[in-house]
Amino acid sequence: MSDFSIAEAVHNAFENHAIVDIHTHLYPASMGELYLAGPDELLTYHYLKAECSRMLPEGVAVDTFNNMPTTEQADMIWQQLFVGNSSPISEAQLGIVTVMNRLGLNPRAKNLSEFRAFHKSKTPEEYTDMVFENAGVASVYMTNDPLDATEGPMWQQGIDIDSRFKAVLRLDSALMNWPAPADKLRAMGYNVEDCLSDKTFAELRRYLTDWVQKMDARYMAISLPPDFAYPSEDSITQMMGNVVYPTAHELQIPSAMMIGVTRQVNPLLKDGGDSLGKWDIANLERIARDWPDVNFLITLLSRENQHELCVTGRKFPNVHPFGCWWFLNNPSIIREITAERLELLGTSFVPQHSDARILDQLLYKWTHSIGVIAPVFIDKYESLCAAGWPLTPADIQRDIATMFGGGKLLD
Ligand code: HDL
Ligand code: ZN
Repeated sequence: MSDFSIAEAVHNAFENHAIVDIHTHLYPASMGELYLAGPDELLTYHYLKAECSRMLPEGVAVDTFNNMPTTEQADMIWQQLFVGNSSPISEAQLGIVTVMNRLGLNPRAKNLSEFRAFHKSKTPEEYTDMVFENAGVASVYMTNDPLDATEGPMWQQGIDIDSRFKAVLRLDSALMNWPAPADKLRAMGYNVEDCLSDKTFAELRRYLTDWVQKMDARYMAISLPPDFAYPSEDSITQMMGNVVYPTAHELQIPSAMMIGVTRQVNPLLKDGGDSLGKWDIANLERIARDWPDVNFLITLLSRENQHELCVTGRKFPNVHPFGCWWFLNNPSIIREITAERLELLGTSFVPQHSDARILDQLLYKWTHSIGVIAPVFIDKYESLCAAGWPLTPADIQRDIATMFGGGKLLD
């Protein structure tokens, strides 16, 4: 047994450590319309839009609701999912309640006027400082896309980025559904061809290299469908093998693959219309084997892939599982995934990322995650002591700081 309270030491370790959040869709206030915060953005998060699409008022069609102006949509979501006649018990609904409580607001308010007034009372910079401080977050990794019509010009013109926001080069728009991206890339000066030629691959490697350097991107990321196969003649596989992995190797930065998303199974729900599928993890074995000097940050969307991802991590030291992504970011599943990862991988993984899109979400996504992750760590440390290891609070502080500080690959 330990001569100190393990539970207290674990809670202190989280209290004393400011989190590095390695995957989000957050942007600093300097990025203008990309910076999203406050009640209207929070309530119209696509998770809540999907849930409200199931509980619409009589006579309101799903596509009518999903095409509403943001403020009107936020008011309807507030009425249907919060004021209405059922408890806000889903994870996304609970999240809003947590945010409002942490901001000192009344979650049983009849409308959003108090929250809107509170949000308006602070500048974006003040709101950012308050949320980071209250959430215990040190820094967040963004999702950056040079081909995005709004974001691309910001980088071209030069922009000041708050040092708490780290860049990540996101590749979906440049590499998926080839040759759809070709015109945009040519307009940026990359002489790609519509066919998958060596010239196209070389120009795309130049695009990746240029933009990793321009953004000081810490890794490259792409989301891939459950039928992504390697090797294969599919264009996306050709892109990964001839462009992404060689560039990751040359620049010595991780290649993050987020696999299992089936985009737009219901387009009526717009950004809430995506779903998931199980991936054949034998593809990862072949990728990791072919590219032993590339570090792969991997997060998979299907619960059924999680145990085998841990086993694949045991086989390949360059496979780095991270986070409980999207439909897995729910307490019951976070608990299960974290336990099996500790049992199979020890501390060599990154337990969680928030995937936050709206700044205020940091206030609940981390509170809820740590609320289920901490007891898993407590249980494992108690087993360690029971096995006879003379554990100290400093050991626990070190482990938490490493695993929630970006892991071995990121800082
Ligand atoms: O592709 C991704 O990075 C996903 O996280 C999507 O953005 C998804 O819509 C999401 O927000 N999941 O939480
Ligand atoms: Zn994401």
